[in-house]
Amino acid sequence: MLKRFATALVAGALAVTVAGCSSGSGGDSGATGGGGGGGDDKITMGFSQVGAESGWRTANTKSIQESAKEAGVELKFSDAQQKQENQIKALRSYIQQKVDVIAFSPVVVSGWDTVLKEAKDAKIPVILTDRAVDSADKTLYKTFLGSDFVEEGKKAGQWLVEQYKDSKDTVNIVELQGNTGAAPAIDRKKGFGEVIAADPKFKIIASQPGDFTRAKGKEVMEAFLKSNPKIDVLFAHNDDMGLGAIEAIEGAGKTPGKDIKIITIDAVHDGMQALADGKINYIVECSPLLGTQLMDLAKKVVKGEQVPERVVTEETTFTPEQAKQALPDRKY
Ligand code: GZL
Repeated sequence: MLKRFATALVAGALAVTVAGCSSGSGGDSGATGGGGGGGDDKITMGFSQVGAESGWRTANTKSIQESAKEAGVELKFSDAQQKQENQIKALRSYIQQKVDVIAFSPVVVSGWDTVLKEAKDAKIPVILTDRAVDSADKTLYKTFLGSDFVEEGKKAGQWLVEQYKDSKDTVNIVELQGNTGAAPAIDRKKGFGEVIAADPKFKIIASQPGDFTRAKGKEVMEAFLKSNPKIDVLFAHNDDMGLGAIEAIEGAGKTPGKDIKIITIDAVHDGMQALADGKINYIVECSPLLGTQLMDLAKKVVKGEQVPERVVTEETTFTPEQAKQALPDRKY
């Protein structure tokens, strides 16, 4: 701890000497960190996770916990059961504990400015991971590490447009959205809608939240099937809702992947298996493996080093054939 204190003193002096040196994208310059953390160079991270709603979330949590161990980061972890008030409570508790850095995946985009201001006043840097917030004040966090959800929605739309390029008939689409107000739900819907708007034959005849869960996906798909005699395509914002919908489609005596084409996003194991089995037709990947990059970014911001304000994760797409090839080696 003494070593860190001395380093901070020197760094602090340097910052004053060379004035204007900033600690990162838009962040407040000078010493960062709540002054807490372990007795040596080990940093302490407070992490607030959305919940355990999907296969993606489980894989993401595993990646964060394993990466913290590998990086020698002391991790304080909380699961918010998809409730924003639980995340805000967790962030406040990390501020009181004077952790060195806070990271979280905001369950929804709005309502974070007050607690993020409290973290900033406490000089604890914040990293957004997986999902974004709509705060106008970009100095409330150091960086946002995660996918481009608009791009993911566009990829889903582009596959559909290609599949039906020679058809003149109306294409009736139903959409299972993620939880209301979540960045991936807002942006995947936006990207998909922008692409299919190019051709009026594509019609979204029903669109409801399935909260990224299998159970809700099945429930909403059952309702779609009851009230819409002709459904050609399902666009589900994640694999888990698609898997729940498959149960509903089979329960209605129809064949998923044939009677109703299915496009999902994530590419977790069970989704990829359904793709390989022909029950899903196309999956856009959204990588949950953010842990290593998160720990690297955390160490940098605690040291007051510059970090990019946006780190976009690499991801691809899968057809059934590609899923068969990829499944044996997939980590999740
Ligand atoms: C995307 C992530 C989404 C996944 C869902 O980065 O926030 O939340 O697509 C998960 O499976 O529930």
